[in-house]
Amino acid sequence: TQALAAAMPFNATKASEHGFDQGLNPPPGSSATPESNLPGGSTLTEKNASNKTGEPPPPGVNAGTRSLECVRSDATGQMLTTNQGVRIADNQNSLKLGVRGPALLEDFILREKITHFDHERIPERIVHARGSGAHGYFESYGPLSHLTKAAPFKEGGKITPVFARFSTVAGERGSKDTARDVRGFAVKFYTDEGIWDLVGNNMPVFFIQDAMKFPDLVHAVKPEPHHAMPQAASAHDTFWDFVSLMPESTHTLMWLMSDRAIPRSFATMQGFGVHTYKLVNDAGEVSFVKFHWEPKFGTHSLVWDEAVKISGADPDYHRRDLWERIEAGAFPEWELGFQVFSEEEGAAFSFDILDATKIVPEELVPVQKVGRMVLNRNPDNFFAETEQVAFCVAHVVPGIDFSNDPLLAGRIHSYADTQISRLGGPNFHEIPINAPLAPVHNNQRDGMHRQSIARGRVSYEPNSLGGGCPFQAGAAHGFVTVPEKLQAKEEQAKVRAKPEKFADHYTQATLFFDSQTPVEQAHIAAAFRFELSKVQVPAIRERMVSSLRNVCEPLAKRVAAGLGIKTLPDAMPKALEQPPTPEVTKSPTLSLKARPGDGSITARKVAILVAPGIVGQTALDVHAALFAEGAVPRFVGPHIGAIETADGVALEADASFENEPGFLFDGLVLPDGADGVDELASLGQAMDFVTDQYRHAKPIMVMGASAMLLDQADISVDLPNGQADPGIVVDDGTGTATQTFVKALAAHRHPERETDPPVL
Ligand code: HDD
Repeated sequence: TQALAAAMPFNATKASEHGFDQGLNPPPGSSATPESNLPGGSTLTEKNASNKTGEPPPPGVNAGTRSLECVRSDATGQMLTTNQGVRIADNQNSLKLGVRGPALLEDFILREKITHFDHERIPERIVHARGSGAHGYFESYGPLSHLTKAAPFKEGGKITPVFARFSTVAGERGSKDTARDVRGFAVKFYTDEGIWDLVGNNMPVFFIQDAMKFPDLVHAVKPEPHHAMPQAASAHDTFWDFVSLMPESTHTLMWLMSDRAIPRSFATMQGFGVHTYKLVNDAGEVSFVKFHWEPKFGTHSLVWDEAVKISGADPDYHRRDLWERIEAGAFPEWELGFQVFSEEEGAAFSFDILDATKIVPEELVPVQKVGRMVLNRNPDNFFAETEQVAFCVAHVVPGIDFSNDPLLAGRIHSYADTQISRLGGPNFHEIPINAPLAPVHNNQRDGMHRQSIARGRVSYEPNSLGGGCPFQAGAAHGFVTVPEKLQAKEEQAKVRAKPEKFADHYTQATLFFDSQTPVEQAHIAAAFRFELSKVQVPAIRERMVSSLRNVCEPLAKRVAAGLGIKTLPDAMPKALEQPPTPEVTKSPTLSLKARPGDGSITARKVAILVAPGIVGQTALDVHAALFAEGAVPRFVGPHIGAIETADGVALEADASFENEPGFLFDGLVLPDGADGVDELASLGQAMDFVTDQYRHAKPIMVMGASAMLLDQADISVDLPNGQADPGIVVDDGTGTATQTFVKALAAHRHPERETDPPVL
């Protein structure tokens, strides 16, 4: 840089204007220099994690939070001040003329406090308003230079800080977590070469093909405008009116009606970039890519009855789960996968790769794992970090580029635009959570809430007064849009139209349905039945059934029967009568069964029921064994606090039947001890606990005297077909029961027993 400085014709008395001379910088210690602005790049150490968790952080993570360091404030041991730093003597009383007299306009302390309070809310996100985020890092498995020059993939073991935010789409900021909805899956990579935002969902397809329809879709699904109902729900007339008139949404509707729409937790969801993107390597060679996030702990879902109950007992269910996993050190983790194909391969597929309503089946193009993301630090302040984080599809770095997907094109515009009203102006990139680690130098100036102090008189380019700085990086360093061959002349006309294969609205909807297990199919049918039964206009219900006839006749019949439609309406006319023959007609990887995860029970919540008179020691032993496996066992009793046990062992209930009901847990252990079990049997809440666990197909372990609780709840240890229910583990005293129960927990759910919803 010294040599560069010498060569530059800038004003010699102002060398520091360009940062080459440290002369005008404040002496060390006289003002805090944000560490992130120091030259020399990052050393990737994390300082604050230990303050929060008491644990030393793993080495090499979370450099992204360093730039937040200079704006973190901590009031420990500090006096109260105004925003101007003036110490406040009395924070209880406004200034009055005498103790009973009128308040005075002069009270600048009161006025500052109330004025700030009056403005402390910002508009919520137009969609995805309800969400939760966390910091972490992405680690690349190996150099991917043959595919992309993008900074995070430059070498094996390379760490890039990230901030991820998960969300529902339709509900408002304070709405419940367990709504049936798509989940947002947005990841901000603070790469060495600028911010890359991968703004995806937990479903790989979208409702519409063109951004032109996005406002219509959102208006249809949001609460109806006249009475502002229903909140965080698609089960109403305007949504189904719109989608039944938009057959391109059918494939995504199948996903939305599937178990994917009611995830067990953010940590157990897949994520998808949805669109086809481009990867570009140093030689300028281009490949097409679909991005996939695969959760380490498997893809798991709730059942509908459970989701409905949870939304009442704990509307923050997913937010709490993410927070607690991270605080406990059971860090959520995903592998990033690429499906890579060439332009020629893409052109030959039976579907159009620019159509966001289509997947590329994994059987056609396998997913290669390229790295992992670990979320290991909760935000310090929800508003400053999670609420103010601004994701933008247009944020890409050299090595990643856009395809011509028309939905993507609209998104490239929408995200930066929406932040201008949500975050109050064009400088939202300076809010610490949004600021890149890479240096920012350009001639953009001023605007609301500008933070940076640009030195010098030059804010234009070309210039000579500033030595030509900042200067263009050129193709070797800067972002270069991939040059694209012009289409054949007849295709070059300006048109408002779609390519032909976009018109195949049903083939992949059928592929998805046919690839599900019978239980998953039953859930889809039940979800359609429920949602459409909430629709008041019969014609809309019928239109939807007529569309489903194009997906799968038995499904249409099942839904129709559930809605009391005796005669099936005619199938909806298809836009494309003879779609190309699909490459695959079954894709087993689309079923949750194919996504069990690592087989561990990390972070699974298990209730061990307790009541006065149970055997304490065996309950403690199970607790210890489950804890050792990484689960979160909790003693749940008629009240919190000390529970008197039959063997005199000291035991404290962590939760009560009313503050943490059964459906909040992944598994249930019923204790030994006749008196305690009698007590449990006499309590309606305890019996509801048992019934819900069984009904929701969760594992149950039964010790000694508790067998009578199953009898009382009319629960059989056998399945209807006579085989033993693998989800019910009876402790036979041989010492193997806990391990069998751990396996049953790892399977997450035992749908073999499920009769809810009844099969029609
Ligand atoms: Fe979007 C937010 C994902 C289509 C316009 N979108 C938003 C978020 C996610 C997605 C995860 C929340 C980000 C966060 O946590 O802050 N959106 C998607 C996906 C889509 C999609 C996967 C289809 C493939 N979106 C889409 C279209 C448009 C938008 C077609 C407009 C043309 N989306 C927005 C937005 C939001 C947004 C209005 C609201 C808040 C925000 O951007 O920051 O600009």
